[in-house]
Amino acid sequence: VHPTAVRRPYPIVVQSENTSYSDEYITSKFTNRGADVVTNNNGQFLITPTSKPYEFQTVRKVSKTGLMLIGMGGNNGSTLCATILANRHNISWHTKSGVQQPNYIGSLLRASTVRLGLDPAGKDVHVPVSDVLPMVHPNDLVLGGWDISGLTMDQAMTRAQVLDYDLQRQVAPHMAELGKPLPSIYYPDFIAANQEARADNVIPGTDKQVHLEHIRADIRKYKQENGLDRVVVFWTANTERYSEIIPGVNDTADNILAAIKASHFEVSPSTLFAVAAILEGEPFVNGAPQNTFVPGVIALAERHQSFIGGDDLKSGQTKLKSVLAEFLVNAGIKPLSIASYNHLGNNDGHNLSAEPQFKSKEISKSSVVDDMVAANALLFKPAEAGATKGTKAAKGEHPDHIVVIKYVPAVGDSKRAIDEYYSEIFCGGRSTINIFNECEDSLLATPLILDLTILTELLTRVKYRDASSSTEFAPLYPVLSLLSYMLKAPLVKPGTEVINSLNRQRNALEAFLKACIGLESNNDLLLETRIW
Ligand code: NAI
Ligand code: DG6
Repeated sequence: VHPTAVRRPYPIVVQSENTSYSDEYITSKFTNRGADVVTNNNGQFLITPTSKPYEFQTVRKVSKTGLMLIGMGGNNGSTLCATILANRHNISWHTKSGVQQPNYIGSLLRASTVRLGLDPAGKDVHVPVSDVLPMVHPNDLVLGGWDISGLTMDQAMTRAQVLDYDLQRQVAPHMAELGKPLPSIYYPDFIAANQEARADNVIPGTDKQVHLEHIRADIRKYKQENGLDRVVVFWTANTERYSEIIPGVNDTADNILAAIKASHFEVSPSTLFAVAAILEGEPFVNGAPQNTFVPGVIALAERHQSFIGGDDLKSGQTKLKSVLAEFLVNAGIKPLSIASYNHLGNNDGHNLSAEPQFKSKEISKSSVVDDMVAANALLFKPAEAGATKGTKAAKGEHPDHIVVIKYVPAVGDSKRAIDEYYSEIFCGGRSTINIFNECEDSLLATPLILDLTILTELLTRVKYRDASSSTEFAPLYPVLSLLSYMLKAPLVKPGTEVINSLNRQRNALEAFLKACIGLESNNDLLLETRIW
């Protein structure tokens, strides 16, 4: 068994007054430290360090978790099911370069590590991230879901043309046992017209309230039939066009529910699925870029304290961009333009070849450098208060940034991504960095779907309280921004800042997991190595 797929008993004991263990919970004390900054009339920053004590309580028993994929029969959906089954049944297969074992490479949780501290010899000790708190093992996820295409899962895997033939051949009988995805909601206006031929497995009718009830019943039935504690509902279906935000229709919780009752045109299938999950009290994650989470859906999630996360898996080009742009800006180098092209030949690429669906993807791929640019006023002139709306001065300085996606059927799932970073360096010099990346898109996306699902389940088991008062433990805020590392356009609590930097996203996640066991976050100061 590959090390990333190894099942380990929970291996961590923190010996500290900040951490306590019972059969049911891990409870930790944590001080949230920060600083409040105000600027006085002389332009000086007046900084007040802050600290606030909290307690975290994590249920130790992992939930028996179902993963219901919307778009189960697509490239991501079928690849995810087949690779979990390959891991679960320990199927190895022959490739032209030898025997390949299944693994979970690409999963932050299962294939990357965190530093715990130093051993007696002064050496760093690392453990897999999945060891920090009890988490669901991916092999244990109960797989199911919906697709507008009625191919059985073994046929869907064949259609996807992602996995090696010898793996497909061996895993096919297990995939066949998953049968055919449940029929789904199909509103042709939301995805590209070129998808119509695929839609042979749809819930009949046009009444959106009936569709909502249908999906809710599917979730309940699935949960009950499989004896599940938790179902994560995950959109990995085609990218939809953006829904228009219409006051009185999708702007509040009550309005979105009324709009569904009235079968309003602007309620998309993905929004219906999100509402169904919220009303069932099950988490919903959006792996695609469209604005499923219209304001009314976020308000509904708040009302029901039901967890949501999104948007759009950050798998390749954008992930690298959220590292490289930050590297340049933090190195004091000024990116003048970022030009990103990609071409791919899978069904996702086909759907994105239609303008409204491309638009959704363009938006999520384009926002990724905004916070890094905004953090460095030495390089990028900030927006001028009072400047005429729509002018450069009002928007603030920003690198030119373009995103192009082309559908090239011949390359199939093997996406090509080409990026040029053109920057200003010392005293008027110029630097051009070119990147060419080629890889199977679905093999990048699948581990992210696993990480998002497993983290989401974990976050439903964590509660917190303000330790300075005697309040009860409460669940986290419903928008799970801790999932940001895996997402191109992270959904955050309204009114709070979006963090795109991959490093900051990972640090936040690591700090949170450690806080839940009473450990301080990474301290790269390593003072002991710098003093006598
Ligand atoms: P795909 O086109 O192979 O699969 C999508 C599946 O969704 C299809 O089987 C289709 O029949 C189904 N579908 C469409 N509308 C549906 C509905 N209303 N209900 C149920 N099923 C429906 O696409 P792929 O490659 O699996 O990607 C899935 C999504 O993930 C796309 O939106 C894509 O943009 C997004 N994504 C993919 C990434 C990757 O690296 N592969 C990364 C980031 C996002
Ligand atoms: C082409 O851009 C197709 C898309 O679905 C991407 O493959 C996907 O959004 C991943 O994007 P990125 O930028 O993270 O590689």
